[in-house]
Amino acid sequence: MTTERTLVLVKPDGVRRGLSGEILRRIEAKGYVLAAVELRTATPELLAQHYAEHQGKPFYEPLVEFMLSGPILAVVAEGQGAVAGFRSLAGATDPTAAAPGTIRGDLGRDWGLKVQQNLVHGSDSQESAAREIGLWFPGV
Ligand code: RTP
Ligand code: MG
Repeated sequence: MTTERTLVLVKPDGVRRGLSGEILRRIEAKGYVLAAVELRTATPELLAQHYAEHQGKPFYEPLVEFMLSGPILAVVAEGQGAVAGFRSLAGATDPTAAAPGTIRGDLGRDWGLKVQQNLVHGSDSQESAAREIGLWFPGV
């Protein structure tokens, strides 16, 4: 495996619930290096690019609205196999189905149908990571 960079976002529910530190702790405990960390407020334009693959899906509009509902902690994490590794730390998309030991499994809540409130985002491939890091951290 090679050293990779991945984009992690602590979504507005994670920041609001005071879980940013706990999530950063888990990333560092796994051995990944924090290459960039910044509290950001998203814009509709940034989210349209970030979630381009989901445009037109039924959950797209509520997802964007949720992602605009408060600050986001944007993180570039670096390490061996960091892309798949962070996805594994995060757990399944639906927090009610995510395994114990994962961020979503341990800290996620059942918010009814609001699957989008699942605390974190992690890039799903090295290509996505490069694209997303370019969007959130131009120049890093
Ligand atoms: P992420 O991109 O946030 O790391 O999560 P993921 O790969 O596990 O999930 P993805 O399929 O890429 O979906 C992106 C985000 O959209 C919200 N979502 N809501 N049925 C729904 O209501 C639904 N499905 C997806 C979640 O916030 C998901 O993380
Ligand atoms: Mg995804």
